[in-house]
Amino acid sequence: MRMEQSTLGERRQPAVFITGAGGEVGHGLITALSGESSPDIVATDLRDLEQGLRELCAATYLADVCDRDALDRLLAMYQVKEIYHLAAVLSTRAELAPEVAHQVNVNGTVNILQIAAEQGRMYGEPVKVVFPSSIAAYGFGSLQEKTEVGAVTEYEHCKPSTMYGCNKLYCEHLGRYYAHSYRQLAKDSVQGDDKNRGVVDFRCVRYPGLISAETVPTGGTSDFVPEMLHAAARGDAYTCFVREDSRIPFMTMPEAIDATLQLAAAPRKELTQIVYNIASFNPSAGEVAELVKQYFPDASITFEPDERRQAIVDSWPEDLDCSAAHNDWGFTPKYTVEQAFDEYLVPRITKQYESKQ
Ligand code: AKB
Repeated sequence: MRMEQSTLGERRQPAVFITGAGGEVGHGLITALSGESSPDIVATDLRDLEQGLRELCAATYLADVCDRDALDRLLAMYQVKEIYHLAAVLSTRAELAPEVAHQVNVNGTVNILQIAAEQGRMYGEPVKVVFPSSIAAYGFGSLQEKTEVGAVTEYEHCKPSTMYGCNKLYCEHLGRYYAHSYRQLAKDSVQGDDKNRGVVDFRCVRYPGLISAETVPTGGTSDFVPEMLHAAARGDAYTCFVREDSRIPFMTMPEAIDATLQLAAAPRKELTQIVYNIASFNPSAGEVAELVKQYFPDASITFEPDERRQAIVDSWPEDLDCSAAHNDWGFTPKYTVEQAFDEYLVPRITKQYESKQ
């Protein structure tokens, strides 16, 4: 492995650092990154990564993003070039333990931003921090308002009603501060043009609901679509916790990974924003159920809304305006929802469950 020289003459191994690497996004990201000529992957999570992912990484560690000392010790061996900070407590789970969610989602992110700032100062170039935010950063006061507004840009209706959404929105602003204004009154603050005075190259995508053929989500409120599809593929009955008319934006996991890497690779001077919406389609839960039954005719799908989880979904937008991502770094959805089922989801999910029988 190549070694890099720090300004202190110390030689460290260049690395791409991934937190929360064992989750759904981490699974897809490690697979995609390992096929590229990027620096070696250093992956952390609270639990061991599955063997197949570990083999794609230069090193894997058990680490808590809230434990700053542990992260410092771990990263002392590396020159971190990029950080994909995926560790998070998602919306449903966060409502069961909001203070724990705040610790992980906010204090963990502060730790990562500070480490990135220190590494950037040590090596004389800002570390790229790629941060997944969420449609949970939005909040509508009523279903009528949500329906009337339709597609939203990044800066409209950002009044989240969940701890997770509050956390993600705050961390977007924190990232902007570290990217543009960090310690702006200090005598030794980084000198740079007004836009890039900061110490971190922070970039953020707002993920919609994500649907993977390889993994099933846990702890999210958008999970009803992947849960419905995976249950049908397993031959299990599924009771959906939202109404049939519930509508929020989604995309497939491969599209989300590709878009994330596309943003990471974009020249910083091309980026006019810190936060970007991405999404591919926005079917209702009932429309998804009809699609599922086209491919799994024996699927048993019923709807029994959980009014509190329903209220969260009703507070999220029904569609996203992704024009900034398209204009700045060329984001374009790959699938319609029908194509996603036909070309990716059903073939891969069927193969996966057939191999387990
Ligand atoms: C969740 O449901 O909490 C996540 C999200 C929409 O960010 N999948």
